Amino acid sequence: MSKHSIENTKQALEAIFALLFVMIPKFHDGVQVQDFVELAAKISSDEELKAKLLAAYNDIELVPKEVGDLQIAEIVELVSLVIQKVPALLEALRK
Ligand SMILES: [Ca+2]
Repeated sequence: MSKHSIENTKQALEAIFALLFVMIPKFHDGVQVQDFVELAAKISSDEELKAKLLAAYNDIELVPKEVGDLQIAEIVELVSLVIQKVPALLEALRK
């Protein structure tokens, strides 16, 4: 059995994808300072996104322990989490 769960790793991945989905559309016309101003505004006005980012940030030091202790079943779980995000990510990149 694994000593550590992968909850914090999953939380970190969810936060990274949440950020990507906000940022990708803003970067389509190039990366401008305005994009980061809008990103900061979006984070401060979106409670769900803010909670996701804060939770990931607060527990980020637990991620290396979890990753260092990954079991096959956990790897499968993480990979499937990422795969689930791919269609939406490709859609965002295409727009
Ligand atoms: Ca832009």
